Amino acid sequence: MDTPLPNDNRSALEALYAQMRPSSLYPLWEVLHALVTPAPGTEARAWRWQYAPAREYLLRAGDLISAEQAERRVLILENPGLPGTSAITNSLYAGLQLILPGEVAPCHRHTQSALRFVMEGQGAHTAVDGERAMMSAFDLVLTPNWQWHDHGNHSGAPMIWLDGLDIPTVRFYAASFAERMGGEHPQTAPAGDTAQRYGRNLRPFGGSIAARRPAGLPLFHYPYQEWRESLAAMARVGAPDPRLGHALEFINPADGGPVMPTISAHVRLLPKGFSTAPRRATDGTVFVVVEGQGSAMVAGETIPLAERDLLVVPSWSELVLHADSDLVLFGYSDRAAQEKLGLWREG
Ligand code: GTQ
Repeated sequence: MDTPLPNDNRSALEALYAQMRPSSLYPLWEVLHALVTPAPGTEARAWRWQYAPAREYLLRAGDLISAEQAERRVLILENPGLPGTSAITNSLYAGLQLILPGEVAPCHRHTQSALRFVMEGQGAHTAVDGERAMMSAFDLVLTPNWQWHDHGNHSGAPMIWLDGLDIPTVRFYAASFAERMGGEHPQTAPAGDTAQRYGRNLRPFGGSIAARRPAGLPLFHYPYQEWRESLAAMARVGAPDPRLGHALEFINPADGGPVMPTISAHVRLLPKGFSTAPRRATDGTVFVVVEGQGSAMVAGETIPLAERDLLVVPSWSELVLHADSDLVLFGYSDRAAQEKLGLWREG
């Protein structure tokens, strides 16, 4: 932008600033260009976490503290450019949560919206308002704003999943509320009930006693088997989108919009040998490598990608993805929120 005009009154201005400071008054003209930037700028950095070492630390924590004691036994994936914030992008949080066989993470609810994307394990559950979603690797499970949730593992193996929450967004609005029930929510429906009633282009007849889920956001389990099959079918038929590959968004069937008010989630498949055309968007995005190998070039830096790696791409950073073998990614971002606010752009 323009360089500031020369000003002969510099020392008088500085004296004025010093006098105003105790009154909490400051000159806009000294900071305007940093406040209203011509393009997005963020301290957040592109970063990749390899799964194996993170998993190792998490299992060690599992030897030292129980899920009950910890309330949530989670290692936070903090963006190295946003130290002390527990944020992975400016608006979003990510963590890896471990539930060992026989453990329960006690029931609570909060105004933060959360998604869980299963990294490993089979047969542990998240209960949402008292209905269990039995989880398998790469399932997506939602625990929307203010819905009760507890987690338990009655299987014989550890389960680890990625927690994606809008903690920094809710903090920004100073709108955090939380309540603790403890233990497990009393069962309100058998596992799979919501999928039958709300997940098949059906819903309980309006006003009937069968309408048990919140009307605006009924669905909370998106099994891997289903989304992977849709991606595969899509890849058999058409050409991949040049900038995205074969990409599908998870939707809220109640309104056809993103899965939650603040968070969008999607999956994509890049066929072996495919490179995406460069793309950038204002929604910083967290990716999980579900399958395959390849690389991400983020703002010119090349980052190798292997199965179960986690990657964050900051807002407005140019991203090029390359698939060495068929590459399947899960991603979540704050696009849902930005679109509502009229802010979202891609280029
Ligand atoms: O499971 O409710 O990783 O409240 C961070 C905060 C998980 C949860 C996190 C949470 C949760």
